[in-house]
Amino acid sequence: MLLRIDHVGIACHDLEEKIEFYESTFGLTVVSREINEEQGVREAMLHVADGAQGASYVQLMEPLHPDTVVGKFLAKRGEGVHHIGYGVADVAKALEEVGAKGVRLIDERPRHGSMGASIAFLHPKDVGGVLTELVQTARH
Ligand code: V0V
Ligand code: CO
Repeated sequence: MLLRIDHVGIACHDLEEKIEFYESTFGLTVVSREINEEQGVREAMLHVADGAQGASYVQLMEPLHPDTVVGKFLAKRGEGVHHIGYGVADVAKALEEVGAKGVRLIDERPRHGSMGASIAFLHPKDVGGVLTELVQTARH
């Protein structure tokens, strides 16, 4: 079901500062910047590598307001890894399969994600404390 690691989602207070850090320290390149009102984030995707099943990224996220999921995460835990996004071929099918195994779905249906992807989250409490995102990339 999981094709690759699509991205590692990292929560930060200052998006521009963290982009600059990842660019200057690791030589990564920003390939997309978006504001996702539904998810309450301003985010950037930095390309890490290409693989047979597609690319992988670091997703840097800054909350749009304190009262958002990432805003609350920062207040509670501080900056750091927030979620792992795995590439899947069909996010709706993957949700159905994982849900049937008893894992709580945060999203019953796919939502709009970065770079036109369809995304859905699984509850961290049912995935060993890891907030898990399923990502179906947009067709080109
Ligand atoms: C909370 N918990 C986490 C967690 N956030 N555990 C691991 N990783 C995280 N990121 C734990 C927390 O410690 C609590 O455990 C429990 O879950 C309930 O947390 P809470 O602080 O009361 O927070 P909730 O329940 O209000 O919200 C948590 C959930 C929320 C996971 C439900 O973050 C959510 O709906 N996330 C999905 C949407 C999202 O993350 N969007 C931003 C990325 P204890 O203390 O009870 O043991 S958007 C994105 O990635 C995009 C657009 C993209 O990739 O394209
Ligand atoms: Co993500």
